[in-house]
Amino acid sequence: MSEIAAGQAVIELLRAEGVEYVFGVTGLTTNSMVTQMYGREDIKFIDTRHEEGAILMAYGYSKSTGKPSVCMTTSGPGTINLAGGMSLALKGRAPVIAIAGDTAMEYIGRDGSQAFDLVNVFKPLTKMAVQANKTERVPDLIREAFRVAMWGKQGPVLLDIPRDLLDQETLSDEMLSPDQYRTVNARTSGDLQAVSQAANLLLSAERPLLLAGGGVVDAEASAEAVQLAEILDMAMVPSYGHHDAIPNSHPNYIGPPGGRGSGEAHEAMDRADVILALGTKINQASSSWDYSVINEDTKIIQIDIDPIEIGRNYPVSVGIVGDAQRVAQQLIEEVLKMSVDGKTNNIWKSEFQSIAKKRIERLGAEKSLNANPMMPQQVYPELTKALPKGCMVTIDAGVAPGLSYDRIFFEEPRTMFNYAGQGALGMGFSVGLGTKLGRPDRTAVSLHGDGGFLYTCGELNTAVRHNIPSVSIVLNNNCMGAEKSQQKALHNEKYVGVDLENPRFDKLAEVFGAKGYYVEHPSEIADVVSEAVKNNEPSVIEIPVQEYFPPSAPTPR
Ligand SMILES: Cc1ncc(C[n+]2csc(CCOP(=O)(O)OP(=O)(O)O)c2C)c(N)n1
Ligand SMILES: [Mg+2]
Repeated sequence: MSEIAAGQAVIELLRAEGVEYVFGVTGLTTNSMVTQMYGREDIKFIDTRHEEGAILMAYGYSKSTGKPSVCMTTSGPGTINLAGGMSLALKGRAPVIAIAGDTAMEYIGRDGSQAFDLVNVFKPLTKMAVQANKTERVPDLIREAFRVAMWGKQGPVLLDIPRDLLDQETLSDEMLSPDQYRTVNARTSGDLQAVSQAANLLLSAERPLLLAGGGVVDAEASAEAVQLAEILDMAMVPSYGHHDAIPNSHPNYIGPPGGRGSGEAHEAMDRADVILALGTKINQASSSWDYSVINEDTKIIQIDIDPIEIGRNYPVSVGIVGDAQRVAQQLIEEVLKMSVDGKTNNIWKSEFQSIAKKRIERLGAEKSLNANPMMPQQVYPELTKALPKGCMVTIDAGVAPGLSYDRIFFEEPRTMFNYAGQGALGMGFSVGLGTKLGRPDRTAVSLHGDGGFLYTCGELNTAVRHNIPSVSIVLNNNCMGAEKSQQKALHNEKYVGVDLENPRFDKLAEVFGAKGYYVEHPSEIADVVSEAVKNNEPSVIEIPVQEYFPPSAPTPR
């Protein structure tokens, strides 16, 4: 490449990675990069109304596509505003690359205007945070940012570029393609001896259970996971928050674990004599990291891409480091080599299917609820009628949206998005927009409480300006329900900071130029959601619901 403006070189380096959107808010320090997207169709700047909206959209984009995403923000506070979303990208293993314009080198280290030590602010929230110190190093550092973000367990990276490295500077670069500087589609195989031990253990099991984690989604291993479950008559449970790892309508599927999940999944996990934990660290919410859900006698085979996770929270009988798809394939081959027909476990199969049936009956009984305002559980059977195939659902924190964990059925990977163990209320709206940008061919729905929706709903403006048609549903119980339930149960109903007064959310949407709907009766929900999906415009549906604080799903012990 001949010498071009350094800011343009940054944009071309992003294009080499296939980046189609850059999310951010402009600033003095990034203008030499941002303006290079002027008039371009192949790469667009999605200017948000707050940097948090930018990184949450980037997160949604990465999680819905499996591709890296990019934010571009200005020095000091502009980039510090990314911190919340960055922590989500770290916990949720999303390859989000933040390019931060910084003050010029000569103002760094002497309390310059808008100057902060961004590298150290972001070190604990990223896989790598680094500052460029020379114009010529910028191309290599951009490649390093993608390499680190995409390698192994994926995660966010911060690249800080002091503005004087780019302003009025030029660069030439050989413009490598990603496969020349990082592994593309790396599939790490498991150790053969460990695979063989695992296959033996699975074949000797009487009550095997597959616990399918986020690694199954990331490695696109759902088909292999299901095949393994079928040839071994394994019960299937997703790890908490990764319900889209396996098809929820499959006859071996039990339900999701966790406090907001199903007691039936816990019962099956307790009964299992061998758990195949595929692509999962066995997150805290799935099992509490004690023996209340997983039986102390249960043998665990754990497969994860990240060696640090093996045996971290439970002793394992076999630990395998590797890609979930690749190791699942190895296991299938090995099992079938040892036993041509796999293993039939008829007694267990009928036991776990009757456990699964109890869940369906329990949820079915909710259909007789009839309250005004409606109970939040009444929303879900109606909502699910209207969700098109392959619909992406982003679930915000909060008790009413959280009821969806046990009540929405996911059939395809990359259709469920949540706060991923990071736990931030308010992530849902912007993440939902990002999923829609990532997969415009699919419907994107986000579920919120009234508390969570107001966090980043200023991005309704971004949705309208950039025509991002997501459907947001606000379950309004006029309170911070999840916390009110705690104050009720544990603090003698001394309610502080939990009762809310809200605007009408449908009207708020209309003020922004989006579509607003207000639904008071369950029988209207499916039609209104279908209409909103069909209209293909940013829309907000407010549903007033009762305060309802469900108990945690029961555990066997
Ligand atoms: C960033 C952040 N702040 C605070 C909390 C604590 N918190 C969790 S849920 C919740 C209330 C949610 O209220 P709402 O969105 O209305 O949903 P509801 O529980 O009422 O259904 C709060 C304050 C959090 N998880 N994250
Ligand atoms: Mg609420």
